[in-house]
Amino acid sequence: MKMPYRNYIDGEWIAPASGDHAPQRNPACLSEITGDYPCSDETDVERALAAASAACPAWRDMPPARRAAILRRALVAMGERREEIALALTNENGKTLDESRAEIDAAIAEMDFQIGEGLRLYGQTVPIGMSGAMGLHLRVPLGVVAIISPWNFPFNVPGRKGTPALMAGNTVVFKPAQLTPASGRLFTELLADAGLPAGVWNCVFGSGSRIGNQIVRDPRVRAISFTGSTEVGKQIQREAAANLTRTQLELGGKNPLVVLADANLDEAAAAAVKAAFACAGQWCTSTSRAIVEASVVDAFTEKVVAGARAIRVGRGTDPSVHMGPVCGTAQKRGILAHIETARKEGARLLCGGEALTGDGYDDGCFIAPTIFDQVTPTMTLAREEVFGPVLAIMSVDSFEAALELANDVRYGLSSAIYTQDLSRALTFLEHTDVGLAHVNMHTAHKEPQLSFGGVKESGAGLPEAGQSGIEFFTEHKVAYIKYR
Ligand code: TAP
Repeated sequence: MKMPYRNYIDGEWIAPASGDHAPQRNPACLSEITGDYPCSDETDVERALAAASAACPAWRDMPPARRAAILRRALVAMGERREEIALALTNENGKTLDESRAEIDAAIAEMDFQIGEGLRLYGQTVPIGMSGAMGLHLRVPLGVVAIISPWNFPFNVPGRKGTPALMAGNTVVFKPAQLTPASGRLFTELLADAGLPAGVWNCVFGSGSRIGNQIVRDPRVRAISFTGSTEVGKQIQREAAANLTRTQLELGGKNPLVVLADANLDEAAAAAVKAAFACAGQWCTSTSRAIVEASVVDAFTEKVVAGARAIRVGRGTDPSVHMGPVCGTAQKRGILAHIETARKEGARLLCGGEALTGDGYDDGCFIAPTIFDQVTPTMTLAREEVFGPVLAIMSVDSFEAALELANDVRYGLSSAIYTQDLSRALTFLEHTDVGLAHVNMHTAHKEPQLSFGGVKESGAGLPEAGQSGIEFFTEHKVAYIKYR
């Protein structure tokens, strides 16, 4: 029997105080246990917070170039261990090996950019109203920060959040999602092996409602960077308010792809298929609504349904497979319930709509790529996040109606428009209520140089990545100096 995995606290891999562990199951084959992970409790969190607090003074004093050298060693090792990490990620999350490799490559690119940002933590000198004096604007670390990550990008998210946190001189308590602990463990191992001093990065496995909540409530935690559901994000915001702890919340979405009559329909349909079904629809920026001008809706729908039918679903380690399982039984149940509701509310099912059964499927969480049309604005499918391989096609009479419908949800993460009309494209960019908008690109396209986050109920606080990534993890201090 394999030894259970341990928490990483104060530079040591240690067993949880309770001695309890929970199995992680492969969503492609639930009888396969990938490892047993700690069920941590209050004692473990307290140890992690104490270690992070104790490590703060030395880490904030370390010159950024030395911090960068440690993180760059981790990046090199990440590249060298890419295949091993990809396999672990596929086995715990379900995504295909190519999708796992892409996640690791994205993590490397984002971390590389954020290491550079950490070397450019510029302040300002400001003339003031006295002679022989000046004002200074300094940027300083916050202290101990918390990172709470989801299961859909379990390797990239700690990299995207953790690199700016560390480069800015903060120490970290990190809680990975229970569904995907291996990615968090491997990420932590890379940092430890790269020579990060003890206590600077602490990884505690366990339940969000138990230890996540304790981390959020602790007054030593000066910032919380969270990615996950809108409901938990709201709860964290409420808890954090008690200590005036700053939050960065990256939450759910109901992302629209608008297709106008003049669009290149082949490209628009390919974008819909890619962004609706990649990672089994479990990107936060997945396309979940295609809002299409009526004159081209039939042609567009035909192409998208053909694309969805061509998707081969199976175990992510099989190179011929395009789409893996969804991440766990609770997700599977939730997605099937959404499909049932859509049917009951009168949407028309065009393909999929069921769990896959039979050889290779029975023990896993496989759902067929699913498309509904005749979806109306009040249906649940038009309004609520499914977070699975389900696309709703909605028909509209005009560009103005498409824009209004695109904005008519509580979410505001990502959107896209396909059109050749510059005026409409720019009008869309101006009025779409999202954090990330695209023209003639799918809803999930992103790059490390630009920030990443949502508006409305899709996010709050400064966005991640880009230049705001490190801004979130620093405090501004001003100083006045009289030197003559
Ligand atoms: P959640 O259930 O919200 O879980 C996210 C993380 O929060 C997990 O580590 C979870 O722990 C923890 N957690 C749960 N309750 C908590 C509490 N009361 N206090 C502190 N932590 C708590 O979301 P999920 O199902 O993992 O992720 C899917 C959601 O993430 C989707 O809505 C998706 O749209 C969103 N998402 C958004 C983005 C961006 S950038 N906007 C990116 C990726 C995903 P356990 O689950 O381990 O108990």
